[in-house]
Amino acid sequence: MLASGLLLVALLACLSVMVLMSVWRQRKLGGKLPPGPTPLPFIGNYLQLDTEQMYNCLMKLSKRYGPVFTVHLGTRRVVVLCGYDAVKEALVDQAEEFSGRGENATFDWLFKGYGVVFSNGERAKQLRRFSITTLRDFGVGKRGIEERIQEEAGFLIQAFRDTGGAFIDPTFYMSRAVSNVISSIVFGDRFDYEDKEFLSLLRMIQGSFQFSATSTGQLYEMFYSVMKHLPGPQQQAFKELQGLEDFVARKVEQNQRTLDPNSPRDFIDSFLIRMKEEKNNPKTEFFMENLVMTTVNLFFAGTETISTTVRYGFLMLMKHPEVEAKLHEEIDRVIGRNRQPKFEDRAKMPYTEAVIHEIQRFGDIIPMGLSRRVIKDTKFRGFFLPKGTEVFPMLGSVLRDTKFFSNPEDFNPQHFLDDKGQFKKSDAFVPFSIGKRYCFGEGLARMELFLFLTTILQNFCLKSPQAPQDIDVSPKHVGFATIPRTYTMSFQAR
Ligand code: D3G
Repeated sequence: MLASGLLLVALLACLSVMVLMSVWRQRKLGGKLPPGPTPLPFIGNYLQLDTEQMYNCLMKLSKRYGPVFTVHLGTRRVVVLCGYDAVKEALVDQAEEFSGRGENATFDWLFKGYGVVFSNGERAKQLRRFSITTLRDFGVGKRGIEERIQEEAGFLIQAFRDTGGAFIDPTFYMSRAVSNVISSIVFGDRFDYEDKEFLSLLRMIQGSFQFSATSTGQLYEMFYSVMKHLPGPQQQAFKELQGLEDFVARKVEQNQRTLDPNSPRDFIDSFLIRMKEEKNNPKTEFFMENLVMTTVNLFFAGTETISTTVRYGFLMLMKHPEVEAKLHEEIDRVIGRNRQPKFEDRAKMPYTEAVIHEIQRFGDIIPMGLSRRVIKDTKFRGFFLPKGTEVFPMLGSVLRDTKFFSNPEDFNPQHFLDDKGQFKKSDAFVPFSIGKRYCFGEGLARMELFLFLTTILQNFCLKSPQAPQDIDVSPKHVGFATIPRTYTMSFQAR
């Protein structure tokens, strides 16, 4: 009895000392967490949030609490950054502190901290460095990948021609073409457009990406520890993510059986070779889980973000026929009809460049960014963020920052043009995020967006079954991703 009493006192004393020490450490570092609504146990700020419109709810909270505030998504404590200044001061001016990766409950279900996108620390560093180098080895940023994209654009044009001007949903036309570019790099070859397995992989990517944008997807971000065990749409998303892993794992086995260590055919081969080189290094990050998950990352991110952007782009151009007309004019004048567009042409095409930027700005495909995490105790704007705190850089709030864009809610290429019609850069153009974890596929994405869009418009006029004023360009879902509404259109040969 006495012993247990003593134990209790000792425990309480220990606990008090720990609490005091953490308070003292916070004091010493100065300040406290950014302000925010008071959370309830377990549900956090669930009552203040509408999972159908997380982005809008968080922006509304920022009106009350300021551009830097704290919110609780269930038990997750998240610091939200709104507007250019806050996002840039954190991700660029304090790049090292804000270089960690936060959670994405849906994708973490599969990745579990492996792979380049959703990892942290030395793992993220090693895999990022390897991925960038290996993409370059397979032609990214060079003529090699440009030729591959041009060839794929040719196949896509043919597929559109074959529709004979019928009204079609462009979703899987675009995703097949875009995906074939990254597939050539990671799997060493493109897929045939008729390949049933390819289409099923693209459905898995699209399905899980869309889930992350839905109300259930955002609810899952708060209550995943319970919801992962319950029936619901999340189980379908898991199946889709699992399907992607299974496919990549089979690809890896095939590569292993036929590997020539002296001549890597694709990203998977290069990784396998690196695994062999490092097999005696006990601290190596080059092992099977990281190979499979990094490959899924590249395949997924290299497919869905670009094809969703182009799909949104078509809709914007049909809504604004005068913009499409000016694109046609610039393409005809600079490139003509008799040769394929090349990336160099971009320098002479300020209007096209401005339209592509405006499509990405307006499309706002990843509105809350991929969540970050501070990797050490961090002082930021007089606040204190303890090591490990999650951070949402609200990219959408930067893309629509009124300090940079006159009418941010409008689609208007003038946002990226000066009064002489020359292309005008904007520091608030951050669809690829900024800082240490910015998208390293940016170069590839920009090349694809330019070459696919110009090649399509060189060959076709876009036609909607609706009048421009009736086209609804508001998104179908906004969550982790922004998803445009489903629509049909016709590609009319010029
Ligand atoms: C999703 C799932 C697996 N790997 C990457 C992603 C993803 C979605 C958007 C981005 O990555 C940002 N490039």
